[in-house]
Amino acid sequence: MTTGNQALKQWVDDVASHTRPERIHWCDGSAAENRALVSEMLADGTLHTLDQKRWPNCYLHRSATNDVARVEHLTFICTENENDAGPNNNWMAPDEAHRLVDGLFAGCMKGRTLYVVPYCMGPIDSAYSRCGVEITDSPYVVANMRIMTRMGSAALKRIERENSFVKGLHSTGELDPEKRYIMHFPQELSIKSIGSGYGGNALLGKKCHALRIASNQARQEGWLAEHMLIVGLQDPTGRTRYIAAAFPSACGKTNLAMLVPPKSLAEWKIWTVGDDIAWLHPGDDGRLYAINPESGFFGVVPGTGRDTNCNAFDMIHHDTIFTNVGVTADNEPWWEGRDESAPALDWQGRPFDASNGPAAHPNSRFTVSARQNADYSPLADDPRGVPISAIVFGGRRRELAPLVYQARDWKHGVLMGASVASETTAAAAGHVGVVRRDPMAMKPFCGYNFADYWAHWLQVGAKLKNPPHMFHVNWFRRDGDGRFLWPGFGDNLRVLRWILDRCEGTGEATHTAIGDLPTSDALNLSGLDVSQSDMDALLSVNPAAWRDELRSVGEYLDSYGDRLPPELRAEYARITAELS
Ligand code: GTP
Ligand code: SPV
Ligand code: MN
Repeated sequence: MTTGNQALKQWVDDVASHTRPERIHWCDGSAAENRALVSEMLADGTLHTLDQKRWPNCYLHRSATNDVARVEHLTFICTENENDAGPNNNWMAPDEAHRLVDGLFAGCMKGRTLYVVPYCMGPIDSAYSRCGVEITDSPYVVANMRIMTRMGSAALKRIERENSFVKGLHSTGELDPEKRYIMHFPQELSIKSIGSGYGGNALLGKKCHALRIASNQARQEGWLAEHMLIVGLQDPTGRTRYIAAAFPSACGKTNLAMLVPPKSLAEWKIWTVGDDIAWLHPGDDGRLYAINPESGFFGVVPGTGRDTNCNAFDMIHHDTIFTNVGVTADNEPWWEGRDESAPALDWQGRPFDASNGPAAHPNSRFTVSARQNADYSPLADDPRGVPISAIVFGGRRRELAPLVYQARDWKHGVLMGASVASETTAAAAGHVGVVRRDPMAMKPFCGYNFADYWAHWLQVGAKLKNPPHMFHVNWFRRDGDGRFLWPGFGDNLRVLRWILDRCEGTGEATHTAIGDLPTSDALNLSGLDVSQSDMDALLSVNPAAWRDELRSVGEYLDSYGDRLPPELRAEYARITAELS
């Protein structure tokens, strides 16, 4: 297989003559191709087989021990003007970045296969979808891209028809952190990534294309590319409304997107549209419509249990690639939170020893087709997307942020999103548990200056006759002993229900300076074992602590200087005044 598209053919030829692969393979995305790839990976140790009786078509991949998460310090936005990347990004001049990585790519595929991976982000027949081609020398990346994107012949046809695609060049290189870079060239619609085989560093359709490059395209074209789940909530009358929610990495998107209702809300039904990325477009009716550009889930494994999320738990029992989990004596995958059996080997393949840390790496992941989710929305493939009633921002904060509060309008919502702070997680290399600003959960993913991004959000909102209502949630409040105050998971539906009520103008609320909170009896808490004092803590605003928080938000916004949209500054002034 090859292509009649001259630009694509030329690019593949150029890359091949620079990287010197032994062979070139054009991926068609077929089951036969995947079977052949899996056998090769089993033969060379890239994949390990798991008990095929109980875990059919499930495999384990162990990545290099120094290559287990995204690397934000090695991720760059390469624009001519440094200010266009903004203080939120690492920046390098395009010429310098090309020179640096091209040196590392020279001859890097010697003795290896170069795979050409055409893919489509979004339903193949949607006007909102965008295509890309990833060149990679990693068969593990190919197998993951086949699950996570619409990969293969149909995507290639669309690319040939449109004659436009994002170019993503990837090599695992030497897996040396000193020679690892994830470079983005928004003006050229291209990505170059070398030195990592892991997740967001290597599956270029995901964070690199669908967020960092796409956020630039979205800004030019009047839409939004966001780190958001999309979920449909069907109430007992049979009516389904859709919510999009932005939480930072490893802060609960996958779990909320496939939530299992608690017994007292058993007449509700949840439909997953997406668990990580949303592309949002203003529709002709003045509403905002969302598509999920992905077709699979690359989800956090630890914590996935029968009790917390039986939906996800069942979904990953067949046709799943596990990365960096432990293994039981019976050759089953094992992770903290699986609640049955015990680990024999840890994620590095060593005999399990609790003094070495957890058996599964905290950022161990499953890769699984979205179709394996029993609650996958029939509208997930709809080229028009789904209309969004509410946008929810959230963070992981042991203190301060209440369980839920509502913004009074879009402008306030944009400030609420811009002010999100969250404890860092194992999804990125570096310290875990440190609170940092993560506006709209996009700190690692916005491909341009946040000040311009907030201005763009304000512009999109101004165009919407029926904008989504906006909220902030926090499932992660703790007491002094580190115990979570809120049960989370399925019980989060109790909060979503109030959110939907508020979208209809019902649902009781108390006004505070930071936004509207549910009154103590507005949340359905039947069958829930949470003490009154915990509920009081979850639904209160401490003015002194919030004055400190707003001071810190103010300093953060000031770091964007004159580029900060005046409307955001005005909104900030309004809230600060009300709080003082
Ligand atoms: P990325 O894929 O990194 O973008 O993460 P995500 O936002 O999809 O996070 P995910 O749903 O995978 O959750 C991450 C971790 O948080 C897992 O260990 C979950 O078990 C845990 N978690 C999710 N929801 C809740 C919740 O409501 N309460 C508590 N306490 N933990 C949760
Ligand atoms: C995240 O870190 O937000 C993820 C995992 O969803 S990765 O694909 O590695 O970015
Ligand atoms: Mn994510």
